Amino acid sequence: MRETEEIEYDRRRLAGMPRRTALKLAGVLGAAASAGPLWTGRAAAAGPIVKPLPADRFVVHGSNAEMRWESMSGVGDLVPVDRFFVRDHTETPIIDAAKWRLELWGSGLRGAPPEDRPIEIGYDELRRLPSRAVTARIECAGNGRSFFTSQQGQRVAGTAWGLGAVGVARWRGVPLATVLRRAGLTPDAVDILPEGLDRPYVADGADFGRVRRPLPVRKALHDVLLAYEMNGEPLPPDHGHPVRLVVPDWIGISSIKWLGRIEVADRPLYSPWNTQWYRLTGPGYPAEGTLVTRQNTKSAFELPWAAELAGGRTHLLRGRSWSGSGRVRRVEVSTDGGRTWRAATPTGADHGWRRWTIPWRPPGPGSHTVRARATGSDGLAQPDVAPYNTQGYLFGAVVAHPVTVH
Ligand SMILES: Nc1nc2c(c(=O)[nH]1)N[C@H]1C(S)=C(S)[C@@H](COP(=O)(O)O)O[C@H]1N2
Ligand SMILES: [Mo]
Repeated sequence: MRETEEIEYDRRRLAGMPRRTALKLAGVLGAAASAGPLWTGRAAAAGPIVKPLPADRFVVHGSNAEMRWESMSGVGDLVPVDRFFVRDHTETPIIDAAKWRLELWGSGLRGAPPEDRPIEIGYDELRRLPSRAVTARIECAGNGRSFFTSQQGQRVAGTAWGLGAVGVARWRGVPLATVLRRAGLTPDAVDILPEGLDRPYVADGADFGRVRRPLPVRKALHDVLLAYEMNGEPLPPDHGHPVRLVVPDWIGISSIKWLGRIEVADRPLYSPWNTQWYRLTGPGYPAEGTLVTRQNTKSAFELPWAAELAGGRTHLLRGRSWSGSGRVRRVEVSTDGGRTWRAATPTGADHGWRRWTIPWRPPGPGSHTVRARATGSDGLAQPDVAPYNTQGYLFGAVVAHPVTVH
């Protein structure tokens, strides 16, 4: 599915949206959406995130934690769970897999079960279905957001991520297509609405209901996974235990964690996560904004921020580049403020991202910057400036990484 088709689809879906549906969904549905939680037992002292967040591996932002890039230096393609970023709208719930059920309901299923009689599938049943493993990247749409401010002097709303709100893992699970077809998917189904079991998201005094974002059936059938394993282990609590969606190449919010229910509809669906957030808004965008679906192209050095390097010798700099619209074709590095660029050497195939190295002998002690610029298979190189949008999504410009040489 090309990005232009996705945006066109969203335009048609918005055109059909009854006035103030978004508001109604945010209030009424949010409050009514769910029966009692099937999770309890969070230790009172625990923070929003369950796993340890040592300062040499993570930078914590409220209920979110980003990976420190230097913690991936020399590590393979997969990001170990002990450094994989976490984005929680509220907090990580502890869910008992033995009691877990996925409910499917809605007008896009044969027999159209009403909401109070959903089709259910349990954890053991899901694990008995033919599984598939994929190496896929999950990245927050706001990854790199802080550079709108620090590099471009622009004010944006949202978590001030550096470049560490991204990770690649090996996910195992059941293709969502398998479960949708078993549930009786009809040819008229157009959208699904996967919903998390974490507690409803309340912000600025408004209850937006459970975290949920519509996904076109076309994408759902293409390559989406109901994942129960991450890097060969059962999905950890912070990453969606027992079951999450993995939606390759699309923005992180698509990959709903702690999946509890999926509405399947023969008409377009809405939630604040596709009407209010995850749209590009601001000067140059239509009043209703442009939907964000795919990730863009980015690069990062496996170096501390800021890095400190010894002068008088050659260092082998390592980094990674990735793209939401295909593979990374080429990576260039500049160590002189962007005046000249040298080709970096790829160190493997593109498994979620392209790893690369480049030697650098700093010219002398003092402050320097290093820059990496990737070109995707679409032929587009990362630009010098990222187009501004008020919520700071998709920062894809070249990042100037500070290095102090001693
Ligand atoms: N139920 C639920 N799913 C969710 C979220 C959430 O808060 N609740 N956060 C989303 C966002 S914004 C991102 S970027 C990814 C992050 O996945 P991770 O925490 O496993 O890295 O999960 C998505 N799925
Ligand atoms: Mo996100």
